[in-house]
Amino acid sequence: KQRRGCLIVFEGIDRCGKSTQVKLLLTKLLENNKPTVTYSFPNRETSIGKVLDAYLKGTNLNQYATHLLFSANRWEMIESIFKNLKEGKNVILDRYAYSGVAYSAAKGLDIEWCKHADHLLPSPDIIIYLALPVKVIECRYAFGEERFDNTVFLTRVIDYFYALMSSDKHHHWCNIDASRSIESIHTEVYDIVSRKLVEEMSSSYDATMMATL
Ligand code: DGP
Repeated sequence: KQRRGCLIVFEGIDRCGKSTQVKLLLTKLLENNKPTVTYSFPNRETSIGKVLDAYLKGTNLNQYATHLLFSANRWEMIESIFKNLKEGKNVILDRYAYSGVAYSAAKGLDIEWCKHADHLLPSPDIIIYLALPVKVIECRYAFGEERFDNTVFLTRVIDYFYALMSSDKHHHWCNIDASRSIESIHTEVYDIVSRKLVEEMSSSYDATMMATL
């Protein structure tokens, strides 16, 4: 029986270093002959993603509709993600449903309502949360260019990420101090992921595994 791939999620606020760590992890897994693909959300290339890109740059959009569009942008990738997992490829996601809930709840939407749209998306095997205080992020390149680059708002997003993490009984969250050097974060991430890959990933995704949120 073909072993399924591992679903690895990176979460954290804007500019915490997720994309850098996703690239480094991808390169290292491929170097070690572990077939792996990555997806980044929002995917701004699809037609839904183009609406989200305009919204993030300032276009007005109803906040409930916005939440559902971010979720739809994940659902539209679902067949492709499942196909890769079933073929035995590891899948790394740069943001997922947890960003969906944390950002919309921070805007004031009801957190339980926010969870519904992503319910039954494939459940991650591991969630790597890159923890960084907002005051560090404020000093990073291009802070302030997009809609959510705002200290008060991002502080609320962090609180919601921690609320999701602490109430989650089903998933393996790794809370990583992202204020260290890129290389030392990568070393820790690779260590955690390679241990996860050694665990048997022989089960297939079934309904009981899909309690994403
Ligand atoms: P990024 O491309 O990772 O920098 O994300 C762009 C912005 O979109 C960032 O401020 C976080 C926000 N964002 C990402 N995913 C979601 C989501 O699912 N829902 C909401 N409301 N915001 C999101």
